[in-house]
Amino acid sequence: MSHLEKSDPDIYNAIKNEIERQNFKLELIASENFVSVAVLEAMGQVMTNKYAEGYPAKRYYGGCEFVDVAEELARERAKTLFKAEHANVQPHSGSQANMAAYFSLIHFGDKVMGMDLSHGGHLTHGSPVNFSGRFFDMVFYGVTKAGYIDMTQVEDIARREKPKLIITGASAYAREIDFAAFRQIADKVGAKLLADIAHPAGLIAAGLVKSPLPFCHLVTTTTHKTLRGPRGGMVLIGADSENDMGIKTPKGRLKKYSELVDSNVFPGFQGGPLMHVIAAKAVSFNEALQPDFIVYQKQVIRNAQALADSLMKRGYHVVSGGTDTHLMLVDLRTHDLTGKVAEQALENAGITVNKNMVPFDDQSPFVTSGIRLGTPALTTRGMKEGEMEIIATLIDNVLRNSSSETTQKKVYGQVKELCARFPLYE
Ligand code: DSN
Repeated sequence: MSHLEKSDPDIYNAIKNEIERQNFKLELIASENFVSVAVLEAMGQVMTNKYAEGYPAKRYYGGCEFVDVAEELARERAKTLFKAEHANVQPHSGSQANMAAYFSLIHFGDKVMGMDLSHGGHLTHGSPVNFSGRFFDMVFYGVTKAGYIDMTQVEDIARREKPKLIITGASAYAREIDFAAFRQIADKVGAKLLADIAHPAGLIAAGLVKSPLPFCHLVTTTTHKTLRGPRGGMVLIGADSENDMGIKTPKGRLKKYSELVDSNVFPGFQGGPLMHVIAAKAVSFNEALQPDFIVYQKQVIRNAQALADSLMKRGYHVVSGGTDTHLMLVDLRTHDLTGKVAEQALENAGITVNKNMVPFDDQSPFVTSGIRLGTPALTTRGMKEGEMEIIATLIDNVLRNSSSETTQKKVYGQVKELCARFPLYE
């Protein structure tokens, strides 16, 4: 970064400090990961200079022959990875992928059913502070006391409310989702079904968690969580959905789902695509197509299960009693702690997590009663079950002494030693 160091020392130093932070803290935020240097290189390259509104071979600007190569490769690799019939790789984020997807299936003001945010859902699945909650008439389902999605409730609410769209997918749910059961319910009430797989996308690509593509009209995802690509979004369409008759436009023409999605992403909601990010998406999808990606994802799940087991052995309440995926939700009410206090105490000790609402929470979203932990980032560093056991001990030590600065300092020392054994960006 020699040019940056000279031209903008403030930003140079902020980036250097961020590299140091990522290297010497334990990253347990379930939605984060560490991309490869190849992905970083593609993102930091000259494709950022190019305007390319439109799609490959159908652009509104000249000079797109090389960015077309990048986008075509990203689309084809995404299709292979997820066994999809169509992929739109232009959404700048998961939120924009969802926005484009919703408006491909329903209209402003329609009734939509999503998972309650406090039960593990996502802001863009209908929260009143998000476009989704403001543009649509939302109803919500949640989990049972045991922490599993309550399919009886899903069916009851769907029959009663007759939503036009059902959203499945979550940001703090540790169990596999039964997409086939959701589709049966959607068909019974005449609703479209959308899965947001932002969290488990990498596990699905590796074939370790069932794919929603055969069951959903549209599937959205981010590319930077378990999938380990650059920050961004994507919309995927399975063969059954794409070969279906499509949807009638207000002018009465039947449009295929791919046409609807593509025109909603651009020009519907976005302008020029981020071609440097799309190039980096292509690089990460190619990485995900290699056999060692499956080995990585298997370890992500093993590590999450080892961490959940170690915490439960130490008396912590892990919602639903474990995990099938890369994340877990720890309900701290048994330890008389809030998520807010726990997040800060752990951060002081070099362990980065996020506070999170737990099902049937009595605290506000700013305080919460839980923390969410995930293993994708630590697994990328090469950590395994043995390290998860050590990390559970460190977390337990900090949470049992949450106001002790001495404990936090001591644990931070141990965290740095552990991180040094698993170097990241050198
Ligand atoms: N904010 C992301 C997460 O942490 O799950 C989802 O968008």
